[in-house]
Amino acid sequence: MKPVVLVTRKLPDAVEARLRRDYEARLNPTDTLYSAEQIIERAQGADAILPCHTEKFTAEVIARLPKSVRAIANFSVGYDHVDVAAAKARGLVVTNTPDVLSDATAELTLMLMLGAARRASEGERLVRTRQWKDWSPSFMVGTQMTGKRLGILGMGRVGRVTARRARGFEMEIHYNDLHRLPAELEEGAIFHPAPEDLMPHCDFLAIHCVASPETHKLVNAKLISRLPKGAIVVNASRGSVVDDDALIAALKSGHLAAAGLDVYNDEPDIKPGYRELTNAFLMPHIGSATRETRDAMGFRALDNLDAIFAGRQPKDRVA
Ligand code: 8YV
Repeated sequence: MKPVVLVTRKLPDAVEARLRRDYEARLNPTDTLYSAEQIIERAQGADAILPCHTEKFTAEVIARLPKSVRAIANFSVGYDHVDVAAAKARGLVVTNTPDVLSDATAELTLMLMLGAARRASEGERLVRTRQWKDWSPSFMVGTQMTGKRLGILGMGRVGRVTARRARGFEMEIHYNDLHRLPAELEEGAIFHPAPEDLMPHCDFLAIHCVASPETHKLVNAKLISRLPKGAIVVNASRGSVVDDDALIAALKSGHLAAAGLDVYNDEPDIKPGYRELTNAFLMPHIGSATRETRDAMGFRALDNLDAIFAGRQPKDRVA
């Protein structure tokens, strides 16, 4: 008997083909966003669930999952949508998909930096709406990235790839993390022991830390005030790390030149203030959205499930 796996969203074809081959897969061909009630109902008799970050596994939802469910194999590196303590208490195995999305997310981060610095939203809108009438030396002047200082808040897998790509722009890399990294991972980046210490060294700030109670609204008015005037902030991690009101205020006042954002609090119902800012370059949470990476994420989630059902330790166990 093949294990039964509830898959909450429509996954890439190759991933679904492997799911069908190895599991009794309950797929979601219409890609309907399930409510908690629907997940609980559809999980009846399932051995595992393969969700995305769009499904929230709160302590209450976990308590109501059918007893048959042994594992939650996430199709995501972030797992802040799962109450890990509740999962552990209930004996559920939880896995994520690290590494395979670092390149795609770092690429998107560079795009956010360039898009914010070179006013990509404004420029695109001008061309599309036929408002581009003229050229002058002062037209659409932005900030240059080459040779500037990049501060990375959270020097994990994605942060380190971003640093490597940014070195192609001759950027000087500064970072903060809980601990200083060994030299081979630091690759010459300059460590700052606290986020406050990092800020004055950032012409660009790239947020790459995980969402946790410790990082909730870490980038607040006080921290932003320590950035040099004209700095650019980009975020491809989680919206919860940023205090939206503080960021919007700094973008309005001109303390920050621009921001590039891929993630937000309360996606997709983001703070309306962002939409009105011409100096915000806004993307809809597409950090890992490349064909290559989405396949790799699915296969990685399946590798984890295969290990669980073969009685082995899954590579990416987080609970
Ligand atoms: C995914 C992400 O698109 O992996 C993550 O943590 O934020 C994104 O890359 C999403 O989470 C898929 O579930």
